[in-house]
Amino acid sequence: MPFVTSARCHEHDPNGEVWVGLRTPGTERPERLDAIGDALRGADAPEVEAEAQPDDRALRAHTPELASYLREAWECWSSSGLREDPGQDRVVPYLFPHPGLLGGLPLRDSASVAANAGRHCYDTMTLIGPGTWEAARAALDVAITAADLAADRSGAAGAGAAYALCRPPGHHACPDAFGGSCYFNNAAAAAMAMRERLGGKVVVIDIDAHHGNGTQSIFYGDGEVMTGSIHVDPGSGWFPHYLGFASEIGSGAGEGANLNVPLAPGTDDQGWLAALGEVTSWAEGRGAKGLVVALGVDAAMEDPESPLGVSREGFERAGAELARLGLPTAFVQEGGYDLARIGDLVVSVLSGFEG
Ligand code: SP5
Ligand code: ZN
Repeated sequence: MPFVTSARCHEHDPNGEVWVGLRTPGTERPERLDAIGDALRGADAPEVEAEAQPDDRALRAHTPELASYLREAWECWSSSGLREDPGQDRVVPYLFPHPGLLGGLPLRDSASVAANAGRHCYDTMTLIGPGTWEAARAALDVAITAADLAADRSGAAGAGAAYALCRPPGHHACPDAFGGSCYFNNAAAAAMAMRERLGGKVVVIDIDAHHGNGTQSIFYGDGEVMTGSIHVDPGSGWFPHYLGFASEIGSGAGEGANLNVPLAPGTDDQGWLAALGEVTSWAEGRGAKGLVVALGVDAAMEDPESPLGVSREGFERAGAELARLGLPTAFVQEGGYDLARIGDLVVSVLSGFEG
């Protein structure tokens, strides 16, 4: 299947992440794109350049406030002098105006650039630098182009499929907030594009090792985009900690349209594939016309960011299981941090899918 790229996705370099107050080396690095791209080229997958999308199509999962904050954050930080004094080369939040602080009073903009950095960012690990906006915006173009390709290639000959090679990842990005190395929600943008093109329900299946809390949040009250996620149990102490529990089933028109399958640390191929089977069976017969796969490969046993134990064969079988739905499918890259293996793992999922 074709894979969609944009050179601009390289431009984001978080240059580390602040965890428990310390700057540690980051794992969501530009080299991830080369590792996956090289493997896809080695497998002779055709490469397609992302098509620039208008803002109203690309940014509709998010508030205008989040979009303008991310567009301007680096420029504001640079002109504030914080790079020189105290010498912080990335946007790092300083204070989070959470509901307990405001006590019911309305949120206002702060005159401090450092304080404003906590207005939309919900953790200290998701840093903003000179190319962050360009790459995050380009990642939306890549994901939407893949969704369009998958929808447009579907017809009498069968269901089309395409893969979006994008970063930064997106599934932790919410309507008005970002974190977890994500800024904008690429898979949500793909799902909205697909719903529009196919004129019907779409299902997002998230196989990243972490719960897709942003995607869940965007579609929580929406019965037209169903969301299913298999991930390490947040109740066992894993990111995003506060979301991803089985009791979260959607609300209002979206009630019953969200499915979380949390997994114990150490879960291997057997348990992980059984959970995926639970999600695909749930999706079946619910009238979806299209599928978006939030494709993180950090559930791999060697990955430094998760305690799950999925093998290369497990990923290949996951691809085959997703193909069973027989739907136009856009794969959107999420996490996966073991540079030596992620290329092979992505190729395994896609070749499993293509049978
Ligand atoms: C897209 C994606 O996979 N995001 C994962 C974000 C989860 N990161 C949680 C990191 C928790 C702290 N890790 C300590 C390592 C310090 N470098
Ligand atoms: Zn992840």
